Amino acid sequence: MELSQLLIEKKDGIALLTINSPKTLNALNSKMLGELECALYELELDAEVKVVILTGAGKAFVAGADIKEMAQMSAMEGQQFSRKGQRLMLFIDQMTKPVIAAVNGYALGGGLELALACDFIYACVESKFGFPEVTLGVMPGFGGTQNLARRIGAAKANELIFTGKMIDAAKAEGWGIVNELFAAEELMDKAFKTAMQIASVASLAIGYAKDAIVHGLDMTREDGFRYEAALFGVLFASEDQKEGMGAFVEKRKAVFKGE
Ligand code: DAK
Repeated sequence: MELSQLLIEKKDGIALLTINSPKTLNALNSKMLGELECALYELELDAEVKVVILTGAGKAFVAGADIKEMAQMSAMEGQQFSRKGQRLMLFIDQMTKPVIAAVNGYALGGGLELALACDFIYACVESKFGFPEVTLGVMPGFGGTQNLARRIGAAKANELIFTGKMIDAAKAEGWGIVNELFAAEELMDKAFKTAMQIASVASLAIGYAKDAIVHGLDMTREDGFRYEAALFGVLFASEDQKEGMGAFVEKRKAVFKGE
């Protein structure tokens, strides 16, 4: 698939995926949703890539789903659009590789849903967050009600979703939407630094830990513990476990192969 609305750069095990439609503030149209799914699928299969950073070109991360495209949709097209978006958000959960959202500006509606689908969010101090869907006669439909309430609790999620208002980056950090804020010129450096740290350790263990966290959230605590123990046990069949623990005992730096 030709990627006309995305840029992909790979360096040192990190893939930078930039949504590149700045004239429309990177609003998510159907083609872009398809391109994102396709690009992430390829990055998941790419053994050289350990971590993905997702960002937007220009002054927005993503200013929402494309309202102009949605305004013309039939019910069937709306359903297909919804399925495409939800598949994308769920695929990020299923990826073994961490996906960091580097929010460089507006993250609204479907854009905030995309950021929330990522494993964590770094943002610049000028960024803005919100769910304006109710001002358009709809509600979040790409997993936003579920992911936001899980991340920050129902009360704060209710306030953001029911009012449709935007909040600034400081409030988003205080509410726990964003892990950390940075000056705009520092955001990508900081995201890369964290990505490099993640890329330097055992990728297999990270993939299993992500699996336990994502799927454990939908389980009872006891089932989650059981699932965690099963995955923990499987890691003892890996070369990386032997290498990691062996290197500690031998007082040398571990070299992980992801096997
Ligand atoms: N869709 C389409 N175009 C958009 C857009 C969007 N979401 N956001 C911005 N643009 C376009 C503008 O129309 C404008 O295009 P031109 O007029 O130049 O052709 C260009 O980007 C620049 O925007 P502005 O001129 O408005 O820029 P400002 O700096 O003045 O304002 C803004 C920035 C972010 C405050 C403003 O653009 C704005 O309010 N944008 C809309 C934000 C919004 O309401 N986002 C939520 C969209 S609704 C579903 C699943 C998911 C969803 C729905 C259904 N199903 C399950 C079916 C999700 C819904 C949403 O995300």
